[in-house]
Amino acid sequence: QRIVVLAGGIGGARFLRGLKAAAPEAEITVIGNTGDDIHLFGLKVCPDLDTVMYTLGGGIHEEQGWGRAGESFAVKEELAAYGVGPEWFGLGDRDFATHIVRTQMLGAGYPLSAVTEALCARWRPGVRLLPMSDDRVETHVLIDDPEGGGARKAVHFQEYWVRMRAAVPAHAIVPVGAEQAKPAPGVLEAVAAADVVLFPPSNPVVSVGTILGVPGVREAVANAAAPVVGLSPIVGGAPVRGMADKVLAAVGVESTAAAVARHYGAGLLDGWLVDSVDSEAVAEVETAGIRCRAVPLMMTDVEATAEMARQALALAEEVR
Ligand code: GDP
Ligand code: FO1
Ligand code: CA
Repeated sequence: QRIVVLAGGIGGARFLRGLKAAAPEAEITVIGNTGDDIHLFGLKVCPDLDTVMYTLGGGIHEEQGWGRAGESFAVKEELAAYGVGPEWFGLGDRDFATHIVRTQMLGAGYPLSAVTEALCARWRPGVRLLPMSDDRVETHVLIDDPEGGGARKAVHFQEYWVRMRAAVPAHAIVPVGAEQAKPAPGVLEAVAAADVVLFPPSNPVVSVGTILGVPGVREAVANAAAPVVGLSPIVGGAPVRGMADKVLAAVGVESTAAAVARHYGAGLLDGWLVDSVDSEAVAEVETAGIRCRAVPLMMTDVEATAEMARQALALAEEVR
């Protein structure tokens, strides 16, 4: 069975761990979001790719959900002593090594997809991890200019998310470079050859939305022979974790499981899972032409997450 998953960081990575347990024989291709990527400390940072790689490869800081377990911050402190920041982005010593390898390989001319494959040769995540594109795409967020004057200003997604903690209103989400980007080698082929396409409970705007925004990807998913099934990251009217409600508001979507399904739309989704607490959303989603079931969607441990994956695969069979 060939399963393709469009994944962001923590939500995507944790779901994938359950999917691997639920479908150990499946050939899983992950199309990873690279819109979060940023150049910092002279290095290319790919948070969502690394979160998937470390989570599935056993190197993740479990409680935090990103970065390495057993991390220290000597390099960052030394850089700070030179006045080199940003101080708000915590790149740890172990993580620095990953970034040095990545940046070195990119500098030597390897595309990000080849670099990701090389990094995964160490971590063995048990899935094929493809960046959505080898081209640079960086999500920016339009906010009110802190200088005032009623002007607006675009800041990098990491600055909005990590430095500002999404605490200021977002007026628009702009994936800079997306229009010119091409899907990475293998991305469209994987979608076309898939038996099932899954949207994990990742951020619908800045994770799955950014991947779908690479020219050709949305069309490939919409036209895929395989059923497309998603799982809601919104439970009981709020994100389970993080600030997805802020970026949903920026694109005019309510933070409910049903509104997210309608945002993807029946042109894309064949099936949608909402959490048991949102069972009243089922009728609304089905009215929109998307088959819907209410099941437990809290990824408390690998077994609970594996059961979510089984439910998603069962729904895919139902709509096939
Ligand atoms: P990020 O890139 O690290 O932000 O991670 P993703 O985009 O892959 O996923 C983020 C989303 O995961 C958030 O909007 C959360 O609401 C969602 N999420 C995290 N844990 C859970 C969970 O246990 N259940 C569900 N349904 N969603 C979750
Ligand atoms: N998130 C934070 O909230 N603070 C950090 O200092 C931070 C550092 C960091 C370093 C490497 C990495 O791969 C991820 C990191 N993240 C950090 C997570 C992160 O960038 C965001 O949560 C995601 O981009 C949103 O998906
Ligand atoms: Ca992300």
